[in-house]
Amino acid sequence: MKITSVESFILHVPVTGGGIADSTHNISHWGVVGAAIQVEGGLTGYGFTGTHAYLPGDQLITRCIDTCLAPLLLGQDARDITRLWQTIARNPALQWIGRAGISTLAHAAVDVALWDLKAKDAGQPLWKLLGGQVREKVRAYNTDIGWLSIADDALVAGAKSAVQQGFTGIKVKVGSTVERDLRRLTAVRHAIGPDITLAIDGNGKWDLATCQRFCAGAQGLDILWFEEPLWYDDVKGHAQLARSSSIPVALGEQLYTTDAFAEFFAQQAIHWVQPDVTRMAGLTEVLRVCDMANAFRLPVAPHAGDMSQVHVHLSYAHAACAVLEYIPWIQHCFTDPALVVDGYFRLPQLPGAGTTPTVDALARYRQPVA
Ligand code: 0YR
Ligand code: MG
Repeated sequence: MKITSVESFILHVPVTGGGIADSTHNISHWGVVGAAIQVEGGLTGYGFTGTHAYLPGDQLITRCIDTCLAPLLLGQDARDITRLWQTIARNPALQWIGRAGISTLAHAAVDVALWDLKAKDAGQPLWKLLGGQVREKVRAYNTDIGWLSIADDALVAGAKSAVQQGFTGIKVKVGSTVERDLRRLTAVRHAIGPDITLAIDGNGKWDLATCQRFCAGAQGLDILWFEEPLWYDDVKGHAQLARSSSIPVALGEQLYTTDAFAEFFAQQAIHWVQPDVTRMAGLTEVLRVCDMANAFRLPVAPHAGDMSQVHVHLSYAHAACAVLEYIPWIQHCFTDPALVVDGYFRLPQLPGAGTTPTVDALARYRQPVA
């Protein structure tokens, strides 16, 4: 499986309702920034990272793929996934300019493309290649009803309608004011009843004192987890919050390395583990985090199911995975989309990682790589 070409691409796909906001971001499009890797014989693997569709930034990632990573891959055997991961992640020149950041996002796209190739070559969906189905169903929780930009009435209506559609879990964004967020969550909990799981996501906005005040007020709401309550890299802050509140702490969507997760594990600063193959250096690195979570007896809830596609395969095949996020913005862009039926992710069917874009998506959403 000799690699004959590596080509980058950028897609900008509109999000729900023309635009959404969480506590820290306000976006209209999702960026699918990726690589198509072809091998002798013509088989092509696809992988991508996710961005907020900031074109100059996206073009730094594609330039990294084309000029830094492609030369390390051309002529190599695509089946040597771990060796190639090491070649890129431990390349002396590359690691000097970024052990995290653009280089990792570019690496994510490439690593996933190699997994896609390996599964296609085997004629199997990735979950099969990862060792097979360890659970019958992967439960989805709906984040798309819970944006901070959604007005109170619409939030409650959306939560109810998600439950009617079969979702057994939802997530609501917080990080405006403690009073407003508690009011919204109380209304939502009342509307959905006690049996639906309710998680919240602060996207790193508040400081420790605000989080503690919020958690004291949220005691009766049966919150499944408080996600990214504090700044993403703040290990000791999350450890303090985890000790001082009974609401479990979730995080990981903004962590780039296994080392970063290891520090949160060691300091008991995390309860729910949320790695992302589009943020870390691909599935190769996320598998290490999932294994580590397993050893610490912590559940994994990978970030954004349909927005990585790969997380659906991972969640079917890895023992540590418990539940998976649903944000349907880009699912229509793939040939084997990560669909949710009656609140559960459909088992992927086609050979590969589910990352092959449709011809239509490539034509409709494509942006210039430079
Ligand atoms: C929008 N999911 C998240 C989106 C979402 C973010 O910035 O990227 O809210 O990915 O936190 O858990
Ligand atoms: Mg989040």
